[in-house]
Amino acid sequence: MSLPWFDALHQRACDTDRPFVQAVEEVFTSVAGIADTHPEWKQAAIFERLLLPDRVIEFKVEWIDDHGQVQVNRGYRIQYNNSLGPYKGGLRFHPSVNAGILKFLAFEQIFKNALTGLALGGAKGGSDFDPKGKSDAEIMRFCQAFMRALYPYIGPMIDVPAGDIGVGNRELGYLFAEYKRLTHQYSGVLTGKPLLLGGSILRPEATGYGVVYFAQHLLEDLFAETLTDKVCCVSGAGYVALHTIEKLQQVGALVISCSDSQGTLHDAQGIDLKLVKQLKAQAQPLTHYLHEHSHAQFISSSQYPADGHAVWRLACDAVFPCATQNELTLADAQALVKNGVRLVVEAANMPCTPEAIAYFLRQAIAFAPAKAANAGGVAISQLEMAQNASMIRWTYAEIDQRLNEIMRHIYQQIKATAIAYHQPNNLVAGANIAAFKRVVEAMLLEGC
Ligand code: NDP
Ligand code: 2IT
Repeated sequence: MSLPWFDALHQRACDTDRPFVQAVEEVFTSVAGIADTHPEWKQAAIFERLLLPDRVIEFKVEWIDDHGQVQVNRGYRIQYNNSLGPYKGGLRFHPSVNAGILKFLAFEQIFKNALTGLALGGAKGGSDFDPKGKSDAEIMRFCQAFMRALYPYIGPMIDVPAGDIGVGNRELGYLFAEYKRLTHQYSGVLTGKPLLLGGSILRPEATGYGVVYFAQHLLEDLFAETLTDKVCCVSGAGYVALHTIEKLQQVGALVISCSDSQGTLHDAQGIDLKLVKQLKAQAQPLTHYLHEHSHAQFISSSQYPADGHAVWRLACDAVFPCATQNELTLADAQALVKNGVRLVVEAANMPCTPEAIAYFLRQAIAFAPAKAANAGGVAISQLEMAQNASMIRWTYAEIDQRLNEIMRHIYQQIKATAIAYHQPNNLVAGANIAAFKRVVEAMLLEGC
């Protein structure tokens, strides 16, 4: 791309900024072709302004482990853009977290949130804290210390964090309670909270269920087909993966895989979800699955092909990457296409490399980009904010129906945009253009 700031972005980028550059490049490449028809974007320096977050908050988290030893971690909150609503986005606790990873996630979140049609800005935060192997008391003390550093910067109408990798119901309960102690406010300052602390029905399931609803709308529209009897591969074994599998099984698909950082579980007869949930809840390894299902296979990550992941080398109709960024490479994409895949639905954030996406699009594989397909989680977060603000609780049926409608709306919106901009089969372009235009329209209304 020949826009002047683009080279500068590449030159400035250090290694930790690579995922951020990748995310920016995808969005800006999609809209570069229409920039000439919008001279007001240049006048308002839209691209340059979107290259920088509104603010990056970095803080120290000091906490005491079970041996009385003081531990120190880095904490962050990146408030990227609040033109469409309060800053909104999850918190990730994982040793790989740094400002570059969170900047990419916050940037993606702006556009994902825009696609929901709800009043949500974009943010992300987290810490390099590793929850693995920590006791419940250690997790609690870490969450309390994290919130002590973060609380001055957030609020129900300012910035509303939620979960992401390593942050679920339990962590959000501890974070919420500490915010309440510090501020004396019982408010909707976080979403994904436990139900009894003001959480919404269906929030834990929302991302995974939304992913499947999105896939259903796409399949029905493009091929007049359903997911029933489709053979599906899923990666990951966390919140998003397990609820994606759950909904896929409910609609009659055959899910033959899941995975974690240790390896891939392959069960050609269909993943026993109850057992996987049980193993994960008890922090048992996925290899224990074979104790009950000896016909299944576990491929350790040390045996993965050098250019990709074992989970993407299985023959299937559809894949749902649900673990982490860049987990599906070009070689994986080539293997999937060779094995007959027809549908790729991104459930994690930015799980496919740019080369893999380009290959899928060239091969005319139906490809659902993350910022559209996984927006169900943040959409139900917004419904949690609305329920907290009004002190009213909606039923399972009401929320499930809204989730399905939001996913249908997102699909129709990005499909219509792809067609309007003469790339009818490119939902990546459709999502990026539709989201970008909405965010920029709000920025222009705000002036500078
Ligand atoms: P969880 O922490 O619940 O699960 C993450 C899963 O991915 C685990 O199985 C984990 O394995 C695996 N994983 C994480 N990092 C790696 C890695 N570097 N290599 C291999 N496997 C890895 O997180 P979520 O399910 O919440 O999030 C999964 C993805 O979905 C992320 O990309 C997240 O940003 C995205 N997402 C999450 C939403 C939410 O509301 N939670 C909403 C929208 C998107 P192990 O346990 O062994 O580390
Ligand atoms: O990536 C995401 O959309 C999330 N982690 C959820 C964000 C939210 O605020 O619910």
